[in-house]
This record gives sequence, structure tokens and C-alpha cells, in this order.
Amino acid sequence: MENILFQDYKDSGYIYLENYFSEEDLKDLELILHKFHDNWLKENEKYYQSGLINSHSLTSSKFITQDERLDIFKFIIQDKISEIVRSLFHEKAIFLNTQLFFDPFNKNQDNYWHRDIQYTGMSIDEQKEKIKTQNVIHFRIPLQPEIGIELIPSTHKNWDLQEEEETRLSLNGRKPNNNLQRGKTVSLNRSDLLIFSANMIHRGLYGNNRFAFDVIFCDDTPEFRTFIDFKNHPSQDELQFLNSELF
Ligand SMILES: O=C(O)CCC(=O)C(=O)O
Repeated sequence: MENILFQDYKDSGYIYLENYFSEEDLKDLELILHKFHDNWLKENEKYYQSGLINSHSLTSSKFITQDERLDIFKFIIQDKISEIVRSLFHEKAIFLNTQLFFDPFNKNQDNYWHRDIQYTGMSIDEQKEKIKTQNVIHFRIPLQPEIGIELIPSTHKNWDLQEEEETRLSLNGRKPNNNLQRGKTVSLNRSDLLIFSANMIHRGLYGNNRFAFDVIFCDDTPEFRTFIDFKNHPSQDELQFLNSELF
């Protein structure tokens, strides 16, 4: 199973595992996520109303208790996740952060094609090189059925076609939400798992009151470590309860 997954990911940049989590796996997590989200919405109403579609850094949030934070860490390191992480990264991987994705306040808000790396300030030439060696991988855990993620297979290692680059970067009259020929939609249901490279061209499809938890891992390199906010990682005390090489 692990080698097949690795080959799939290597070729296409994503893996879709249908019905991967049980209700038992999700039920405690879901309560914590809703508690976080309800509080987050209250404090960030202004930003939500002006367009935010995600929150992040749940494990350093004041909205959850120490026990809830530990439960999130336990969810992240469970075998169902960490065995896949181990098989996808050539070298050691490290936990980067968490995000929650939801629908925009304005139901007509446009989605946008992007590669996460385009927001790092690197030149296009640097980005083209870095996607060949650097890995950032999202594990998306939908709690609600959602229209899903649209992605362009294999672009985790291959650069855009001209139309794709122009769309992502709003060039030559194209807009980031324009449809792309090679786009492939992966619809998601509660209990599915979608793993995809943040380097690849992708966009979230809004609707159905989506509510998805993303856990993100990256290469454990000095370069990435400078980006990691270690407040989101377990403390030495917490590590006693978490037997994992992912922190
Ligand atoms: O779901 C979304 O809205 C976008 C997801 C995304 O871009 C990401 O996870 O990097």
C-alpha cells in the first residue's frame, strides 16, 4: 500500500482516499474544531466579512484547552496519517501547521488558482527550481461533504502551461478564477482524506458550507524550520505523551 501511494503521489501530486476515517476517528476532533471556529468567527468577524476563507494555527490558539490541543496532536500523529507522511517524504518530514477552510461570507466571492509557493516572494525562476526539491504537503480532512479541490495533476513537479500561469498571475486579461482545461475536481465527503502538494496548481471550490481541517507537513530542513512557528508544536512536557518523529 505504501509504495503504491508513493508512486501515485510522485506521478500526480495528490492522493484521494475515500472513506478513510471512521466516525470514531472524527467525532472528538470535530467538537474541538467547531469550538475553535465559533470563537474565531466572533473575534475575526470583520476579516471574515471582508473575504477570509481560512483560519490557521489551531494548536497555539487561546480558544482551545491544553487537553484539546493534546487531542489535536494525537490526531495528527495517528498511524493513519503518520505512516503516509513517512512514505511520501524522501527524507524526514516535520509538522508545519494546521488550517481550517470554510466558505466565504460573500457567496459570490471568486476562488483562485494558485501554487502556495507563489506567495513566498521567490522569483519565478527560483519557484521553478524549488518545486523540484521542496515538499509541502496538505492532508485535507473534510468534516462536511464539499465540492472539493480542483487541481492540475503533475504540476507539483512540472511548471504551468502559458494559460495556467497567466490565470494564476492575472496576466493578459485572465483572472485567477477562470476555468482551466486541465483542471480536475476531487469532490470530498466526510471521512475522506485528500493529500496534495501545496506546490501544485490548485483552487478550493466554495459551497455546501464546507468545513475542512488541513494538516500540513514539510521537509525537515533548516530552510523550512525558519518558517515554522514552534508555538504550534508540542512543548517538552506534551512530547512525553506523543511518541512521534513529526515534531
Ligand atoms: O480550499 C481552499 O479554499 C484552498 C485550499 C488551498 O489553497 C490550500 O490548502 O493551499
